[in-house]
Amino acid sequence: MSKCALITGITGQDGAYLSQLLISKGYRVYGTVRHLATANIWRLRELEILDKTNLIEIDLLNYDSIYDAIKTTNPDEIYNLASPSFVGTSFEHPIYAGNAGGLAVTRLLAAILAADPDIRFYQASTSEMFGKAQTTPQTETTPFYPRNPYGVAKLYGHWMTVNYRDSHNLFACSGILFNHESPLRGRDFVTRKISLGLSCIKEGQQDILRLGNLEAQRDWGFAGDYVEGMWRMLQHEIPSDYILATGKPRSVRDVVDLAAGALGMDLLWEGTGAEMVGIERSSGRKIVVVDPAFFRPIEKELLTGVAEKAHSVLGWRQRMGFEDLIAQMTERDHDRVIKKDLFY
Ligand code: GDR
Repeated sequence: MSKCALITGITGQDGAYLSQLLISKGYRVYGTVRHLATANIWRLRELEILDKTNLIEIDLLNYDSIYDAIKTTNPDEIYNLASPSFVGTSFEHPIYAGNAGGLAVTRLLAAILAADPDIRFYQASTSEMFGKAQTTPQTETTPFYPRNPYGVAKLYGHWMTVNYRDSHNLFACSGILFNHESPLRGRDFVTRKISLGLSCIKEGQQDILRLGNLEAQRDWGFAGDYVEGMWRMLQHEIPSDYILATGKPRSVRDVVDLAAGALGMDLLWEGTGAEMVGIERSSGRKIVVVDPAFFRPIEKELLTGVAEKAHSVLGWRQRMGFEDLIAQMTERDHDRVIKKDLFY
């Protein structure tokens, strides 16, 4: 009999790619949304899987709603990908970040225990839990020190996942994922802001791209590769926690250079720090500027992960490299801008 998965946050980037993967493996896929009428389904449409998924309403702030959804769908596996994911805004909404990103994990775990303790559970944890990293690069045993409300909430969810595994013997895994991007990324995240912004500039629909800290570095991989790691965690005989990362940090400026290159634009950088500007060499136009509005209250230390455990235990591999990732994102956005595709 085919397996059944319940994915919270199915309409997000990872939810869409994970659904695609599970459908290709013959799973029945249920996905939760807050309101069916207003669900943001463009990613499921873009991957052509909307009619192969079953969307149901769920309120992750309400235990009964979660319990009922589990009883109704009777899944073999639950992937908890729902959470406010934009780090910048968690400073403005710390209570919601804690409730939806942290306490919701406990509601899910408690509901699994009550409804069917054989369900396997994946928790979407994050490199943001390392925050002010105590050592670099980070492994599964590096001490945590989150630096924003989002990371603090996620750390609570991570430890509850570990706790339900230890205390109640649930098959619960926490995936500590470093940044992962794709053409389905939300527009506020910096890679997508750059690929879309430069595409708009190329087509004369925008004059300037305003960014925060150009020297900030991240460990960026491809979301499509990372969802396969999530699935592999739940297929292993023993539940555990795993880092998924590339191990190669790159700067925001690297992303800009690669995206510009993919559009045939050559950038010349002038100035330093907050005064830095990117000038298009052929036209002499200033197209990239630094805007302090996009700086973070606290920018964390260099985060880069060691995915050795996922490589050796799960056989997981990252397939798409950084250059191809940014080129693919930029080409897709350029195409969307040219076609005036409104669903991005
Ligand atoms: P991040 O992703 O906070 O790492 O969290 P984001 O793309 O927002 O920022 C990456 C880095 O770019 C710098 N930056 C800017 N960021 C944004 N958004 N906009 C800008 O204009 C800009 N300029 C520079 C940031 O300061 C930062 O250093 C992502 C999310 O997916 C989380 O949910 C997830 O947990 C982590 O990755 C791993």
